[in-house]
Amino acid sequence: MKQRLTVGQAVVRFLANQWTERDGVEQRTVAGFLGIFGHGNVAGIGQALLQAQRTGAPDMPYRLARNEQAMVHTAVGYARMRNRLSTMACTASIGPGSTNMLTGAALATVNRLPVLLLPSDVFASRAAAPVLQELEVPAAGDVSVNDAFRPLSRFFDRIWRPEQLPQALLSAMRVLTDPAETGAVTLCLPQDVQTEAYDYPDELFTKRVWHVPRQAPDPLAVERAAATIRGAHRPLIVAGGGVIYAEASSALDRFARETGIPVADTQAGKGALPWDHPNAVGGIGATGNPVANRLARNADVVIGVGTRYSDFTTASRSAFQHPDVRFVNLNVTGFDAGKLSALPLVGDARAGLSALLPALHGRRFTGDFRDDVAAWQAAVDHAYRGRGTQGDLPTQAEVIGVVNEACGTRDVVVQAAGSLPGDLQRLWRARDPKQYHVEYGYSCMGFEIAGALGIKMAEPGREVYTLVGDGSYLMMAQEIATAVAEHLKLIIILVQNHGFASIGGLSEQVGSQRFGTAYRYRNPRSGDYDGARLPVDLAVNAESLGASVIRCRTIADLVEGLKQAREADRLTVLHIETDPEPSAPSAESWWEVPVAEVATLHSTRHARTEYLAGKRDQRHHLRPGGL
Ligand SMILES: Cc1ncc(C[n+]2csc(CCOP(=O)(O)OP(=O)(O)O)c2C)c(N)n1
Ligand SMILES: [Mg+2]
Repeated sequence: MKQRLTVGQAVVRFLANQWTERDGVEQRTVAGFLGIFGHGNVAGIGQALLQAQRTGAPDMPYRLARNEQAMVHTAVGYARMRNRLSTMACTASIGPGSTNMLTGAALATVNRLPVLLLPSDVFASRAAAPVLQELEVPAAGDVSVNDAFRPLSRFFDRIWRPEQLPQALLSAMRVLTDPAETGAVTLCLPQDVQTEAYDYPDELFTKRVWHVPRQAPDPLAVERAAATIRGAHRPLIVAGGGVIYAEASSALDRFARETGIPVADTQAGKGALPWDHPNAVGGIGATGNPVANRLARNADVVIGVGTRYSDFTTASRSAFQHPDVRFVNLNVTGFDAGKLSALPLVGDARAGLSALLPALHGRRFTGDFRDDVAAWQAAVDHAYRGRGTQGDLPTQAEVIGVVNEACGTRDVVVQAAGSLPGDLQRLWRARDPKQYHVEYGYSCMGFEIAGALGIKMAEPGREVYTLVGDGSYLMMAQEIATAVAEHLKLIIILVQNHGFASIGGLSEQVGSQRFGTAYRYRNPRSGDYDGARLPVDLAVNAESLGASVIRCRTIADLVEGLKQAREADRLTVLHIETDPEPSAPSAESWWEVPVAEVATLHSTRHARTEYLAGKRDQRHHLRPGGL
């Protein structure tokens, strides 16, 4: 039997029948659509979604976003919250609607998170070419702006003819549901093809379940890894996002308790173990804490579990200083497992840890780090209390402390860019594997509100707190309107410090004197932005988008405001002005940012000397990972 459907209708019907299953639990692979219509998709995917909604079949909810980049962030937030087992499809019109999704595509792929992107494309028929928003490459007739998605996508295809659709859809699903390959999956749909009909075989629309296996690593590799770990004196575990996506927290807890090995976490891995777990030593790397970084410096075997080893994690490859340090990496992706010349264990984090533990034959390590961790936690307590001086602006660390204390165990904190991710990695006390949602693979300003929306869609029962800097807010606040329209409650803490505290500090560090990082009037005399404060009121802005706004002047106001926000049933923005000066204790670490090799400015020349001193600690890690 066949069904005569348009390409748009076939896409919607097919997606409604895709399921992902792991550990016997099934969920929809694509839970719904986010979209913005234009002439490229209104008659294709748009018509198909309307028809689905009117007839109740297939069941495919649609939500209207306010910006295409933001809607990909929403899909990413959703997918991460669902441990990559479920995501959203994003439909955009041709040209700018589609290219607005490029940043989201990169973010998804960098973070290894599944999103299905359906950019509309130029007419396949070409009868009316060039159509509105067509690129026109004189030497290549088949190129469109959507080709820019190719390097950002883990699977890319363009459906020039309706009969190409079935195979492309199956390939798209395979990549979306494969934890080792997943990321942005892009199917470009030319605007005429979306509306063209074809007799699709019935089997295309039968329920299909994509099984996500818990791949166990190669037994011989497990034996070798175990031998390496047994021979270690000061091993350290680095827990990344893969631990959380694999729901391997219990396996890691057992592994750590039984071996005594300390566990440091990355931005994506925070919460893998609760902050007060006896083996937890907190954040590692450039934005980590001094205790974890000291353990890293002296470790002779580093066991990376589900980590990409970004430069923030490895302190730009200066974190591990033991002359004989070797790495054992357990990762579902071979590419990541092989990093830093590691002995690779390619497999699922839970399956891998469970296989590795018995192979250690009861080996226990007795390194004492508990006193250091306790001293560090006392420093966190101190930072949470701020300076306590009357009249001063609250510090960012105080704000984090108050939000942390307000947050219930199952609630979620969201962030992405600026000075907050570093402070959060150092100071946040995560109590649940899904509590800490900092997007730090792409560190994309603007993720905070849009991503939080997806998190709330994925887990409506959890309170979602999103911390957003004024810079990020100004880039992408419009999804407040989407949240209001969808009756989705978020608690947004708008941290106003009048510019880029993060990049201002970094600028100073590289000798660039905070150039161009403050939101102030341009001063005609100096030519710089060191004039008066701007009359910009982001609280009023948030109110105008439909949020309920609470202005907090003091930390006590914020405590009270958070209470009100929790009790409220609508989206609330808490606006607080903070001191832009750093308020968290130092990470005692390094991050490589280059400094001009020649300069007339003394500040740059001085910074160059410091930079070269930092670079002396950088290592290649070429030593083979095995014994
Ligand atoms: C989309 C995007 N553009 C630029 C950057 C570079 N960048 C990182 S942090 C930052 C400033 C963030 O300002 P704000 O949100 O106010 O946070 P603050 O630094 O004040 O904590 C910039 C420009 C980025 N990460 N993302
Ligand atoms: Mg700021």
